[in-house]
Amino acid sequence: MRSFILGLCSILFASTSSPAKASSPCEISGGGDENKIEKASYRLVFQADPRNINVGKFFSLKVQICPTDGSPLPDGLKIDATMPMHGHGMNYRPTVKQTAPGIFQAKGLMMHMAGSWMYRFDIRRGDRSTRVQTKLILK
Ligand SMILES: [Cu+2]
Repeated sequence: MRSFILGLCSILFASTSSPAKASSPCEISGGGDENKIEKASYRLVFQADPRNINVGKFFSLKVQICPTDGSPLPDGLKIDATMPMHGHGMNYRPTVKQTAPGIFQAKGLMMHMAGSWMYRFDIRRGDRSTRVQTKLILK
């Protein structure tokens, strides 16, 4: 009986002593000017690299997605950007890779015009997709 209680204590201790790995705050580390969007059951945080996007220059995007209702992490992510007022998208298709659970890295994005752009994130979990969009003014 005594060893059972000791065992239980060590399990409790182990589970509370490593909170950094277990819980994800959904913040991109080293960030500062990340963008945050909340929609449906997701919080999406993204950051461009380089931070300042230049017209006609390739950039990448790091995206972290956290479910806000305790549901499982997404399986996949698609990223696109369009200029809704001009009726066109980007001239290059970005590639998206999952680098860790809930974290995605998109490469090869380029906005070839200054003006009003719209990021489009399609978050996939199983056979369901949730679209999250946000505006970006490129000067
Ligand atoms: Cu345009």
